[in-house]
Amino acid sequence: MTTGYLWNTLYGWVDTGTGSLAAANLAERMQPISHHLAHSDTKRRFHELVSVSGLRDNLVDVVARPATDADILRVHTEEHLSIIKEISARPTGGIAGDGVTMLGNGGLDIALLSAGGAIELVKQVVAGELRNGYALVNPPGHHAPRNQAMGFCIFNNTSVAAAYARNVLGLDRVAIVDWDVHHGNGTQDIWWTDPSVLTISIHQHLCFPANMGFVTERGEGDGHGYNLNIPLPPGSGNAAYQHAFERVVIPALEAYRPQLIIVGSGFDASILDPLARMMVTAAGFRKLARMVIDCADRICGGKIACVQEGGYSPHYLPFCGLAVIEELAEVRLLDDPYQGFISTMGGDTLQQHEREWIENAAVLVKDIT
Ligand code: 6DK
Ligand code: ZN
Repeated sequence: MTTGYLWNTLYGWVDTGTGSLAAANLAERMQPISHHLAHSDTKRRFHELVSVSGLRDNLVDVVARPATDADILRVHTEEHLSIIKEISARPTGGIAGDGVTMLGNGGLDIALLSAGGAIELVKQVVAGELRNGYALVNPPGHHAPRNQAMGFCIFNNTSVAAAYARNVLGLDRVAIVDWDVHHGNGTQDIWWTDPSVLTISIHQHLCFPANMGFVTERGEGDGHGYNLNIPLPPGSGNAAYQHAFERVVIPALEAYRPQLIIVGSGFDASILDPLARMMVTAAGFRKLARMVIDCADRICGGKIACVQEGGYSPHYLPFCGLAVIEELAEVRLLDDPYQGFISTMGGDTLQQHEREWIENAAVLVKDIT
């Protein structure tokens, strides 16, 4: 059985503007810099490593198609879609949603192609044409709630794909596992009252957004218990993440028995990421992928669709991502060239306070049926 792989040249053309994080601001003496912290070159470098490593000999290309308005409107409001259309039509684009989410001229087309890429992969995995796959899409999606763009995200790609799986492909239960280091607030918002999509976010506590992602946020109404937040303290590394998967993520998936697992795959929990303070290595991400793959083999015929979220180390993200795709395809081609250097930084033991934070989430798994 095969592993799908999806990339589109336009994903490398997402316009993040100038300036290190927000737009360069001369009044604050922020000197313009060619590479925004979220510059899409980081993801293009991942794609190029997938290509030059030879890994694509073991993968089947999946071709992205733009999501339709109807696809977007399953999870977003008309107002949100029309504002994005309007900003995208401006000659120089503009700021969408919150203050940090740039949308370049024509950015609507790339955002639709990103959401549509997630749909296309899910469609082929659910149909059994692929065992699993990786959609290296951009812009990311997990911060976008129903009614706005936020945190570099225009449309919530994993949710658009989950809604497609539910409404068009007829699945009854889908799980979204979000290992991006930031909280998947948009995904949580979209499925808040809906038990047919289990949403799990493991993230650095309060890294972004500033006021969400608490373990106490569990969904409401019929959806109560079907949103699971696993906030971790800064400094968490491979051991903490692996323990959180063993104690919470995997037991939650086993209890829920989804027919499809969508992974929101960000690599900004990596030890070299500039936007967060976690310590996961390529080997750590490989292990997380392996645990989800083994779980999917037990509960849903191995059906996993990984969809790219964030990750901001142009040096290291490509190797973290490669490790995950290698694991999906069950091949080993390249070693992590940074491993020797990173192993001198320490931090790969489970700390007592990390264990306690994880237990606070583990006790909630019993309510998932
Ligand atoms: N903070 C993501 O990786 C996006 O999750 C992360 C977005 C982080 C934005 C951080 C930020 C501010 C700015 C101004 C004032 C307060 C805080 F969506 C993904 F790409 F996946 O702007
Ligand atoms: Zn992130």
